[in-house]
Amino acid sequence: MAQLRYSVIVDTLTSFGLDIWEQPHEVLELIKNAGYDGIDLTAEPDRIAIGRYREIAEIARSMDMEIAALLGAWATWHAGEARDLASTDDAARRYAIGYAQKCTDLAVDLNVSVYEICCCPAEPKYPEHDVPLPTVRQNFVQSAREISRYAGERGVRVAMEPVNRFEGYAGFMNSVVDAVGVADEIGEDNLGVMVDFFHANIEDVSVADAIRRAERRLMLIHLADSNRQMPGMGHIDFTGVIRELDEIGFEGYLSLDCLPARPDPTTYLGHSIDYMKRLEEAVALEKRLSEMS
Ligand SMILES: [Mn+2]
Repeated sequence: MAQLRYSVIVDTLTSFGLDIWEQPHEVLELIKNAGYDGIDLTAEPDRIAIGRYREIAEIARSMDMEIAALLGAWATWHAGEARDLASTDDAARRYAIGYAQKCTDLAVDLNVSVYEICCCPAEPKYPEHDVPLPTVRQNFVQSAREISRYAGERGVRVAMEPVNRFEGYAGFMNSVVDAVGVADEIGEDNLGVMVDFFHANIEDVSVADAIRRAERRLMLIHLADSNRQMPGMGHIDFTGVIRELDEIGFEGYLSLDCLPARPDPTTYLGHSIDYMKRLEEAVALEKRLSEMS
């Protein structure tokens, strides 16, 4: 059984007042010492200078860590502005596509293989959005097709992240199953899906089921338990998740994504990866035993 690879979304560490842009060595050493293989950097190509990105990437690589992915900031709460790939306002939709293209360019510059896109309205409305769902879908599909082609020409992969009904468009691409349908409709080889366990726990049959259905389109995972805390602190069946990842031969990263991260950096980083690795060992052992019988 292949070992899984783990990274940390560095922005989650701001819960502890740790800022990678301020203290790169300190933050990267904490992550490295806990046993991670990589980091995920938020993509803000208009706000953070390319030189800073290159500097962080270089330090990470000198410590034998990869940039697992660029984290797209799509929700208004995250980005501080609307980046809506399904907007009925064409200028707003073009603006969001422009952001994605800059993410692609940043990925090329830093030699990062994948970044994610989401479908987030400027202001989420639950239980029903005022834009008809077929229009939302049509607009998003058009945007995602354009983005994936631009990225494909540059050797970058794009992972669509389904977000739950309270943060995304209620009724469109909230589940992984829906995202797989969108990916199939667009049909670009470099366009896949990602599974954020917090969202999938709300919207899919189960997290393991979401992984099974994403299968070869699965590019990346955002790792948290059902309550968005460290793995083991909620009710997701992580043993089942690991069995499923082995079954589909997943080769991407599991990026730690707890909000808010608690209780302290050492416990947050250490417990999460140790818990997962222990379950990985158990699943590998289970497999060996079943092969003996
Ligand atoms: Mn996520």
